[in-house]
Amino acid sequence: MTIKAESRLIIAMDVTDRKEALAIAEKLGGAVDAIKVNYPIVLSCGLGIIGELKQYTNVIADFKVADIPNTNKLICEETFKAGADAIICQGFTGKDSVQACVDAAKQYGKEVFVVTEMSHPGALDFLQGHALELVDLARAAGANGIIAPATRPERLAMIRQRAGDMKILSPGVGTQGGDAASAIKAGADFVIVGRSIYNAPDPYQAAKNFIEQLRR
Ligand code: 3DU
Repeated sequence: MTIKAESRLIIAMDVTDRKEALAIAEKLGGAVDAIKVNYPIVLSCGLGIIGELKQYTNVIADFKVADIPNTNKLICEETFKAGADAIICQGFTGKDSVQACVDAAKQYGKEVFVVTEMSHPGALDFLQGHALELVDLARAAGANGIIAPATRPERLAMIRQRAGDMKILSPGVGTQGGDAASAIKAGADFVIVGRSIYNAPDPYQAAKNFIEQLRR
């Protein structure tokens, strides 16, 4: 199953309390296209949290898989068996490692997104200089899409040009300084928002505000 762009909003569920995560998912799951889990929630709640969140919407496992092909394959298989609809891997490990993720995803009917340029300042140290090559690598490996920064809309636009019809998921909106509408205008299909939703006094209202911005 592929994750469709409807609200265009993906929640980064980086809370570490299971009850809090499930309460947010119950309230917001119907309004967002996916919930993204990362190590903080899986390390605190266990891999089973993926299946629990899946009752409410699609789940993307942001494990930034970055190992040799065989290990990548094993990580992807366990993640898909746990119910994730998609997994995020790093591209800097090279084509064979990304290919292992794509092959595993195809076997399970799931999706793979490859990190290109990250959204934080440290991405300028190494990743930015190779971002377009990482886009090419993702495409050559048959990945479904890529991750590109909402914090640098001009870079996002450049990456969109290179990415063709691959989906772009864009983190860095809100707390990191990126703007949701600008990211979509620059070519993102989805924006990923964490702290600006789950740390808001009213997460439901905060998510609604993002969805409203994205609709315009
Ligand atoms: O900054 P936020 O709280 O909105 O969270 C962003 C999420 O997206 C978080 O899980 C982080 O690990 C992930 N992410 C980035 O922020 C930037 C990237 O380039 C890739 C993933």
